[in-house]
Amino acid sequence: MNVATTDAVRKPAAGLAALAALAGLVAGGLGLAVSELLSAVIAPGASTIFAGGAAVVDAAPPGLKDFAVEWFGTADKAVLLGSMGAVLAVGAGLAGWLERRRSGVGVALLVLVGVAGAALAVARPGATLVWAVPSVIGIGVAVPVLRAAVRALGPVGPSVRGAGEGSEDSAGGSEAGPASGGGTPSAPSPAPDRRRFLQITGLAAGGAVLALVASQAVSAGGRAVEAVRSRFRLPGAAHSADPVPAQADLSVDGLSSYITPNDVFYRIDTALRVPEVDPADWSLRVTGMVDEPFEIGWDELVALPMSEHHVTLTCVSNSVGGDLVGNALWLGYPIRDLLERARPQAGADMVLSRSVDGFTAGTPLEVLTDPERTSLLAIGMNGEPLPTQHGFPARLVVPGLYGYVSATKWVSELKVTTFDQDEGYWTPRGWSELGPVKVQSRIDVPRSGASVAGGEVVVAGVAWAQHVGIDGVEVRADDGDWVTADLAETVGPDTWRQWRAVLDLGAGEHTVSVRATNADGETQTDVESPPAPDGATGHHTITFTVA
Ligand SMILES: Nc1nc2c(c(=O)[nH]1)N[C@H]1C(S)=C(S)[C@@H](COP(=O)(O)O)O[C@H]1N2
Ligand SMILES: [Mo]
Repeated sequence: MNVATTDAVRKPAAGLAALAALAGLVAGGLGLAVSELLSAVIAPGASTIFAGGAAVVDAAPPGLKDFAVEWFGTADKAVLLGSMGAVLAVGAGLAGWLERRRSGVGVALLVLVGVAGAALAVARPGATLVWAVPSVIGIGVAVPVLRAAVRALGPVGPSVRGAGEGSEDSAGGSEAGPASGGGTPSAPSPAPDRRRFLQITGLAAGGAVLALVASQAVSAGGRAVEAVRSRFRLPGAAHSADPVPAQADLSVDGLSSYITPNDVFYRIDTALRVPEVDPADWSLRVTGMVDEPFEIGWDELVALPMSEHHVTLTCVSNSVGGDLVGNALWLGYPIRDLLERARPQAGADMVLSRSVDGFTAGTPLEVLTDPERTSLLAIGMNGEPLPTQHGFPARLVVPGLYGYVSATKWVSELKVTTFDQDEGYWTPRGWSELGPVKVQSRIDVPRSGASVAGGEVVVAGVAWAQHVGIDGVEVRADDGDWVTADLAETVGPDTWRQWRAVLDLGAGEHTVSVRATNADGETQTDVESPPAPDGATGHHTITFTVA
């Protein structure tokens, strides 16, 4: 043994190190799968992966988040989970490799991840101590698997690799115990037991797959809520919306429809997993600086006289020409009536709305109590119960403000307070405290880069200045004169407006820009600014070719 050449032993040693890393990967994967399964039973947010991911979302610097939304759009969450999976996989592999080199070190790494997962889960909004269970049990399963699998590989060092290699323990033969066995009484077998290793890792991998499959089956919670949602019949409106004029839709091919269907309505939120809120468990509390705090449950809410209102919702992160904007018919109960019932106290100037997922938005109290503004606690969207990802069972919709300061989904509390005392989720993350929507316009037709037939070219799009209204839209080609576009009709100032213009363009490449003027006579600035901190400005400009 002792005379084995280094070359002859290095190869199997490297192979064994790789197997150890594989053991870490399998053990870690099993732990995560078990935590997924348990969290499917206990609470969806309690899994190691989601608690960790949510913490990353909350802790991410604002710039990174803007970057993520800009580059990955709504896929940002998939990208985050993918990267987390990659980091965890590398970490688990490392744990296996370390565990083989020095017993206890890899285990410690796994335990660290488990404890962190448990702590992050318990720290989630609405969490209880029980939320620690998935991470704790997950690690509790992963650790013995890792130990057993690594032990099956035999000790690192002389007994397998021969003495004199120098890099590892210098003890020979069976005396290698303490270095690789971690002081366990059962001395490790001197040679790798590949069969046993395969049995352990194979069983663990199979177990992980089973746990994942079971977690899908068990996460019936989400399906149950979906079933409740689809059975729910929206109440009729006591105050119906103004009818949409026939002329609100210009029916130009490629132009965004006046009403945005639910399935193409943009979605923005920090929720890695859409909160599953059963209306039976839902309530809204009106708290804070009020004389009459109260709590309202689902049955009481849906029995109240409902109002319908068309509102165009916009995200502050929308870049010029972007698609984080949509128009829907909302059904809900006026927020001002809820606030009136609670009787806000003098000195209050903000309502901090809170979601079951911890998100908060700070909205000026005067906006929500304004008798001229229909701000809703909405339960319906385009004639359907709110889609789960748009806030089922209830959310806020406030005309004229960006979503981040007003449109709380899965809302559970309205706290009457002051801007001095409280702040919404995004304010400490680099976004403005107040978020009135800026006048904006977008060209939908032609598409940038398109090739169109020559002569009269139809240019069309949408423009919005919620709660103020759009009074004019102009376009210009190739830095020529501004040409007034035709405006479609609209329900009112709280929604966007379609527009259309015909330009006479010769063959070649053309650049077309658009600008809107709101009902206060303010024309959109051409000064370009990014979305942060309070909404992008600049003219949407596209280039296309006339054949
Ligand atoms: N609970 C919760 N509500 C939220 C958010 C969030 O992250 N969490 N994001 C807000 C933002 S930034 C916007 S733009 C709107 C988007 O609503 P939508 O996804 O229905 O289009 O929701 C708002 N409500
Ligand atoms: Mo947003």
